[in-house]
Amino acid sequence: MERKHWDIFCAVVDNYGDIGVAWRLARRLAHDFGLEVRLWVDDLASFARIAPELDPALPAQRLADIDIRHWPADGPPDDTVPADVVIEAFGCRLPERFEQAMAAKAVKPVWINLEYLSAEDWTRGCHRQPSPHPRLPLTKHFFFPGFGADTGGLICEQGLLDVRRQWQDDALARCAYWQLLELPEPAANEWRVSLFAYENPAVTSLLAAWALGERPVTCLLPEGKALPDAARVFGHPLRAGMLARQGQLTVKVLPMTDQDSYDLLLWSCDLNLVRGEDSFVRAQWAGRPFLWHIYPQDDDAHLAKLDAFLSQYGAALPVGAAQALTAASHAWNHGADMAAAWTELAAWLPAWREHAAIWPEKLLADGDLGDRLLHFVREIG
Ligand code: TRH
Repeated sequence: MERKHWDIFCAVVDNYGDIGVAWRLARRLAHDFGLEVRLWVDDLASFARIAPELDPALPAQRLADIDIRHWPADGPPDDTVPADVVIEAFGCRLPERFEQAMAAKAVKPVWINLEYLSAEDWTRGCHRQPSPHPRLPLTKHFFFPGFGADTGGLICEQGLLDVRRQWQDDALARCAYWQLLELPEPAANEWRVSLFAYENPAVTSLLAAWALGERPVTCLLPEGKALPDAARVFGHPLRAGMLARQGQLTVKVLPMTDQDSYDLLLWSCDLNLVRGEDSFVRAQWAGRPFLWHIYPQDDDAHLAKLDAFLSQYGAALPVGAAQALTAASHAWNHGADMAAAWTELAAWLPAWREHAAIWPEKLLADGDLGDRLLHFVREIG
């Protein structure tokens, strides 16, 4: 059976990662596979921060060929017919009435819980596992994004890496891009970096180290949680549009843009500091070195996740580079002083950059998350 209609449900827990991933997935499924996608989101105001054309006041609208619906607290309207495939993003609970409507369909929807991304081994054992509904004739399946052939993979649009490479080879386009941001072309020995992080005292120490360093560093800083820590280096508050200078360091504060423009920023920088889940994946598609500020969890559960990723990512790096990357990532995520860790790591930049350029091809050798999801849906129903 051709399952052409898909529902995606997204509850925004905080920040932009939940909706960021759901929006990427919706666009991947609609644009590259020609599916009819209906995306249910409980918080349209957060969604509008990464998709500025969206009108948060509308209960239903069409954007980029996707049917976007506000998901109200009392659930979708009673006459809503569930699609052929229903995805709940990150374990958000579907409304009871909607589950009943799914169970009432002659051909039951394929029901998938798209989980958070983790490189930890246990996720491989849980990927694709069924979970029968306690009362209704429905089975939910767990789908775990990940980094190996035996995981759900990572979302990547058709041809994205080619478009990214063309951009990185196109000096004129980049020149126009810097002009748009009101910045000069980078100097020969300059590092251009982007910085998207949570509150983190390590931001202050890294920027301070760059200010005192030997090379000029220009840091593009999207407005948000890292601003107060960055501002400490300058002794005055920062806001979008501002340019601040200290020693070798220039910081340009950017307004938040849509996801495609954020991709351009990542593609244009020599180093990207990213966070959460979606920007972390997009930094990998940028093919450039990056440091990850992982989303902090209770009981430090995120630290095992961080190390699981670092051990996979670092396996093909020279041992010294992998050790320096691990040390810097630990310092970054513990809010520790970054000066020494950065100096160690910077010495490995050429090897790191080479590795970052080939890493995406490895990840996509068995298809992206969209390919694997479609394959799975066809397989089970
Ligand atoms: O915003 P995040 O920290 O999101 C999350 C959430 O906190 C979530 O609850 C948590 O579970 C998850 O992380 C792990 O980071 P993330 O995932 O990188 O999402 C940010 C999104 O914002 C991403 O889709 C990129 C987008 N973005 C823009 O579109 N424009 C911008 O200017 C910037 C800076 C980001």
